[in-house]
Amino acid sequence: MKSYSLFFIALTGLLLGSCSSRKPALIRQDLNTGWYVSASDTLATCPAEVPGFVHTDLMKAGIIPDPFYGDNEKKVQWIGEHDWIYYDTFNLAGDILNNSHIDLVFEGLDTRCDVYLNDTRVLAADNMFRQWRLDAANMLNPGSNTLRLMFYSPVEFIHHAADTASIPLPDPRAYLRKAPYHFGWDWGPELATSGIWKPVYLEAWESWRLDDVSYTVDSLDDDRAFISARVTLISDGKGKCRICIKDKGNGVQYAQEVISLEKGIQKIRFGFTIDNPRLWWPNGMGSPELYSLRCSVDDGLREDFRDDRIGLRTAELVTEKDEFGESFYFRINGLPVFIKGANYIPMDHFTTRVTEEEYRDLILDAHACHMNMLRVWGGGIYESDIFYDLCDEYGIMVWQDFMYACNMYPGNAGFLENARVEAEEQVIRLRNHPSVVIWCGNNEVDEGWHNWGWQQQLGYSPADSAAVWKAYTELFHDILPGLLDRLDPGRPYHPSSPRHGWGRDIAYTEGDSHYWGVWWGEAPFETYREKTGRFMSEYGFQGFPDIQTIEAFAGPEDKTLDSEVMAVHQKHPRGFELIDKYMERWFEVPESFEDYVYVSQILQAEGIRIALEAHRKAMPRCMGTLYWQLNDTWPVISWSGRDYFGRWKALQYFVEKAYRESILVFEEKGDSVLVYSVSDVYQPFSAILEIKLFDTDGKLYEESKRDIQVKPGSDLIWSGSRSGMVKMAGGEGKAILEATLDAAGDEYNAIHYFTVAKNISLREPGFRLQVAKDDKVIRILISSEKPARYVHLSYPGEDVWFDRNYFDLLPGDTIEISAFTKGNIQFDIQKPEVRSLWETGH
Ligand code: BMA
Repeated sequence: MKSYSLFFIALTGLLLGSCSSRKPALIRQDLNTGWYVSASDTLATCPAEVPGFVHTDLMKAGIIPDPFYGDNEKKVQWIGEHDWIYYDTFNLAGDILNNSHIDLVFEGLDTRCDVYLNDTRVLAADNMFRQWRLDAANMLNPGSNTLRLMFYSPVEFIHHAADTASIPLPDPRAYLRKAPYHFGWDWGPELATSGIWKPVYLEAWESWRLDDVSYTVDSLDDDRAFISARVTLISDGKGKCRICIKDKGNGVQYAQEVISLEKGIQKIRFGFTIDNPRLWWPNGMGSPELYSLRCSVDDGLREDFRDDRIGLRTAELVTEKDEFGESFYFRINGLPVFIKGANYIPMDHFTTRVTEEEYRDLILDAHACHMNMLRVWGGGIYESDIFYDLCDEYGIMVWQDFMYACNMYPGNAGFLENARVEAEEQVIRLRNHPSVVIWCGNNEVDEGWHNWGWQQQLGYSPADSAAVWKAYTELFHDILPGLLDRLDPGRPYHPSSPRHGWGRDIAYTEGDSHYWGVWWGEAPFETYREKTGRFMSEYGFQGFPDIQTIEAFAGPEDKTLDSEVMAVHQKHPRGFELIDKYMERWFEVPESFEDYVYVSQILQAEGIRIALEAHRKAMPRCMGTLYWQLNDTWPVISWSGRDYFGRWKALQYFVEKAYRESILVFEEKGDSVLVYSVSDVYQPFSAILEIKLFDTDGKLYEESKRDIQVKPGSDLIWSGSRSGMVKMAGGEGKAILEATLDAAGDEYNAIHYFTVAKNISLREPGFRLQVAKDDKVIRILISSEKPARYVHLSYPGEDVWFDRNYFDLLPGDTIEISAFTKGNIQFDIQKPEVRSLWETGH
C-alpha cells in the first residue's frame, strides 16, 4: 500500500509538475583525502596527494629533491623502476549504504595497478586514459573501509613486454597505455610516474542514473538551429521519467519528454530547435557564443541533471582535388578559415599540479597571439575538461590527436580492445565541446613507418611487416573511425599527422605536413618559403628560455653552454650544435652566456617568423600553420615560444605580430624587394601604405605614401629596386626599409634588412625612456637616436611581462609598452634593463 501511494504521488507529480527539484538521484562521496604512499619494498611512507603522482609526494615529503633542478632527473630514475602502494582508510558518509548501487569510480590511474577494497582485489587497471567504475555496494562496511592500490613499475613493464614480444616494436613504451612523454622526449625529462592522477569517489544511486548527455547540431542557418540530444540512462527496471532541457542563461525550456524507463542501458534521442541562433566563432572571426544547457531527469521522486555548454557552429575539413593537388582546410560556419596556431604539449610533466589559473593564462596567451587553433599532440595526454572549456570560451579550435606518437603499436585483441574503450570514453567526454574540430589518429606513426627505416632497423621479415602494419590499419583505419562514426558523426577524422613524410614531394601538394628540413635537416630558414604545403601542422626551431627560467634549474656555476646541468636540460641529441650552426649563419656568436641566451631567442624568432609569413603569404594554397611548440613541460631549452613558467621568449612576441589579422610580408626576388599584404579580413578595406628607406645611422633617404585597397588573402602591393636602395643607403649592411600599413589608425609595420644581422653595421642606439606607473601597470615610452634591433626590456630578478618586447626601433618612432606583474610593484620601475643586438657586440 505504502509503495503504491508513493508511486501514485510520484506519477502525478511527474505528469503535472514542471521541471522541479526532487531528492537527488545520485550522492557522491569524494575519496581524495587521507592517502599514503610507500615503495613496496620499504616501510618508508609519506602522505599522498590525490590526484597526484609519487614523484610530487616524495618531493613534498623531502625524500627526493626537485627532479627539475640541476641534474636531479638522473638521481630519481629509481622511482619509475619501483612498485608503489597507495592506501587510504575511509568511513562512509551519511546513509550512503542504504542505496542499492554504490559505484567506486577512479577517473584515472597511472597506470598498471591492482585495486583492493577491504583486502579483496576488485580491479586490475592497465590504461591511464580510461575511467574505472565498479559496483562496490556489497563490499563496503558500515564502519571503516580500506583501499589499497598496488602500482607496478611502468619501466619494468615496458621492458619486459618488449623482451618477450614476438615482433619487436620501435620503442617499448608502445606496450603501455600511458602518456608517451613520461618516458622522456626530445624536450622532456624521463620521469616515469605512478599515481592516482584523477579524482576517486563513490557514487551512490537508487533505481536509475543519468549516464551521459550529448548534443549535435544537425543543421544550422540564420534563423534556426536543429539540435539532437542523446541521453543515456541506466535503470534497474521499468518506470516513467521526464527529461527536460533548459537554457540556464534565459530559462527557456527547449525540450520536455516523458519517457518509459526500461531495464538496462537506455539511449533516448530527441530533437529541439533554437531560434535566431547565436553562432560560435573561432578567435578572430567573431564571438564564440555558448549556450549553457541543463538536462534534468526526474521520476517524481528523484532528480538528476547535467550541465553542458554547447556552441552552434558547423566545422568541416575540406579535402578536395584542386589545381595544386588536394586541399586541406577548415570551413567554419561555411567560411574557409586560415588556421593560426601551435602545437600544445602538457603544461607540466606532473600534470596534476597545473591550476585552473595556469590553464587560463595559457589559453589567454594563445588568444592574445591571435591563435585560432591548438593541436593537442598525441604524445601527451587527453587534456582536462577545463582546457576544452577555456578553448570553447575563447574561440580556440582544438585539433585533438589520440594519444599515439612516433611508434608502432601491438595488434593483439587485448591491446586493441583497451584502445577502443579508451577512445570511446574520450570521445564521449569531449564531443560536446564546439572547440574540438578534428580528431586525429596519431602523431607521425604513418610517417615513421614509411620513412624512418624501422623495418630495416628491427630486421622485419615481410610477414613481420605485414603483421605490424595490419595492427596499425586496424586501429587507425578501422576501430577509431568506426567508433567515431557511431559516437561523434560529422566531426572530421584524419588518421595520422602528417599525411606524408617531409622528404616526399607529395607532402607539399596534399594533406598536412610536418616540415623538419629546417632544424633536423639543417636547411636554411629561407627554405620555409619553398617547403610550404597545404597545411603546416609542425615545424620549429629551438631557443633558450628566459634567463630567470634558467636560474630556476641552474646555479651560477652551471650557467655555461657546456655544463652538465645545461646538457640535462637540452634533450635533443644535436640541440646545442644545431643552434650554434644556425647562429653562425645569422649572428656573431656571443661570448657571454647571457648574450648567447638572448641571441638564441632572436635566432629562433627570426627563423619561425620566416615560416609564419611564408605560410600565410601562400594562402589559399596553404590554409594553416601550427608551429612546434607552444609550451613546455618543465624548464628546458626547446622549440617552445612560451616557457614552463609562462614567460615569453622572443618567438612569442614575433608570433603575436605575425598572426595579426592583416600583416605585411617582405620578400626579395631577383633585384626586386616586394611587399605583400596578407589579410584574413573577408572584405577588402582601404589603408595607407607608407614606405621609408633609412640607413643604420638613422638617415632617412626616401619616403612615400599611397592609398591602397587591402584584398582578402595575399596580394603584392609594392616593389622596389634592391640594388637602387642598397646603393642609396650605402651598402647591404646599411640599408633599412620600413613598410607601414595604416588602416583607420590601426597600424602594422614591417622592417626589411638586406643581409643577415651579423653583416649589419649597427650604431649605439642611444635609448630614451620615460617610465610611469598607473595603478598596477608600468607604462614605458621608448625611442632611440639610431636604429636599434631586437630591443628587449626587463627588470632583472622580477617577474614582469611586457606587452611588447624584442622589437626594432627606427628614428622618429616612439613605442609605448605596458608592463604587468602579478604581485605588488616593489622595485625601482625607473630602471628597466634595456638591451639590443648592438650591446652583444654587433
Ligand atoms: C615533432 C613532434 C615531436 C618532437 C618534435 C621535435 O616531430 O611530433 O615528436 O618533439 O618533432 O623534434
